[in-house]
Amino acid sequence: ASANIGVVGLAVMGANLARNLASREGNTVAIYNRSPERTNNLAAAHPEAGFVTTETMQEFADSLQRPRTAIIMVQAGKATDAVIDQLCEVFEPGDIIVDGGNALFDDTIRRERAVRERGLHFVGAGISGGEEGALNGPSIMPGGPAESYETLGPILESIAARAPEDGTPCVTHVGTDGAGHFVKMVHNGIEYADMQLIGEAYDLLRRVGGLEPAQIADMFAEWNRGDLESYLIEITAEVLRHVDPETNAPFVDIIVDRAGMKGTGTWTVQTALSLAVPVSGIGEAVFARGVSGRTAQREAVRPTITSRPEMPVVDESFVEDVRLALYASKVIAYAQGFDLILSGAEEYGWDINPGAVAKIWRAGCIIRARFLNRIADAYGRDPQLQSLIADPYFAGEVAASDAAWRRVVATAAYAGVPAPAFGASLSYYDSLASDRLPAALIQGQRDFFGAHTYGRVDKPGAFHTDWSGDRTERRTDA
Ligand code: NBP
Repeated sequence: ASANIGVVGLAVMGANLARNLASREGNTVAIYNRSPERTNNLAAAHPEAGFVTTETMQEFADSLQRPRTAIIMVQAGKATDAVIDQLCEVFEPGDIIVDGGNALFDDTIRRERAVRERGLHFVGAGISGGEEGALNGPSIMPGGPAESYETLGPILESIAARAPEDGTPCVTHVGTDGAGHFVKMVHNGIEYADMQLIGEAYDLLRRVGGLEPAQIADMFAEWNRGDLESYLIEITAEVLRHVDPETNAPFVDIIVDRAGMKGTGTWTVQTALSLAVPVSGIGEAVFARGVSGRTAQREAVRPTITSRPEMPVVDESFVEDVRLALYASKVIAYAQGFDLILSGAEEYGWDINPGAVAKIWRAGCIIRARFLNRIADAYGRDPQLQSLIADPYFAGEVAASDAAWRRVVATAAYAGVPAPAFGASLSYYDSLASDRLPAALIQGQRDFFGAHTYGRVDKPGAFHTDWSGDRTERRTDA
């Protein structure tokens, strides 16, 4: 046995991850793929990697030092289950199976239990950063037993991206069983929100602010030097600056305005709904992609609108207002995402350190951003923080954006330019900030039609009013 790590599944992600592993000092990488052509092609294309090629699962297992460690990078779903079964046949107690695919955390919880019962370790690891991340350094979110991290940790640290601020590898043991894939799912949900908010900012600058895509690209490039500095802002400037070579039109005008999705945003919202965690910014981002795809409805409704609202007149200060609205809404998206992570941790019994999660997102992944340092600092100051916006720094940042944020949401409404994520984020903020919510009235309605009872502000207990009779009140829990 000559390899210290193996990779199963050598499509684009697996091949790049295997090359990344092989390029690090001290690693010898065994590779296996269901169809052997991929294995042989990869080894032939990269002789410098010194891959140990294998054609059967038994050969693969025999080529690995103990405890054997294998990373699976196959299509999420049935293929993953099939490969886990095959590995369990040839691996021995103490060996470690890592699933680096985009698995749903429920599946990871199930698989971890099944593999553990066979005496092996199973680690579901979220890997972010796409093909390029896999090759040059992804952000890695491993779950699974803490014990397996002793073997796996140094290997993953060797290939992970490194935070620009302090060079620490973007990987940490997130928590047990499905914790890693849960955090990866929320990462993707936040990514949806981030992208939608940037999209709304662009739309407002263009349709209300009257700016051209190239001018907006300049704005984004400038914003990328401040609080908003992030990969997504950076690539937004690139996309907006690009001119279609065929038509000479701004590239953004050539793209069909229908956003695709592969499901992780939907998983995030479904999970949040089942845990009753309000992730309204992420939810609006997923719904906005849905609206964009309702082509027939859009075509049916558009001609029925006979009066378009008058476009409000804005001055140069509008650009800064939009920047502040984007920043405040982005803080809310992260506040909601971290709320979901911590609620998931409570529900599933994971000991997740939110500051450590913020730190491993600083490089290698799509939502990498300067302000993740601020999030790590906030949880460092108070690990029990109830909400990111309860932290003094973020509370101050949001308060400083408050007036601009309201002007932008109001302007969008006047102009008839949709800004669902901006609006939902502001409403969420106002809900948390309100002394009293109309939930009191809802409890009254619920008691009226369903005798669901209500609490009183002036004394403990549950109460019901006899709505159909003399409206006397009685305590129902004593
Ligand atoms: P794909 O998701 O396209 O899967 C192709 C691989 O799965 C091939 O190696 C294929 O083997 C193997 N496979 C299939 Br399909 N069915 C199999 C089975 N029953 N038994 C064994 N192997 C089977 O590859 P990918 O795009 O490289 O992604 C790999 C994983 O990484 C996925 O879970 C994906 O969600 C995740 N991921 C992807 C990205 C990204 O940017 N693409 C980012 C982050 C995570 P074959 O060659 O024999 O057909």
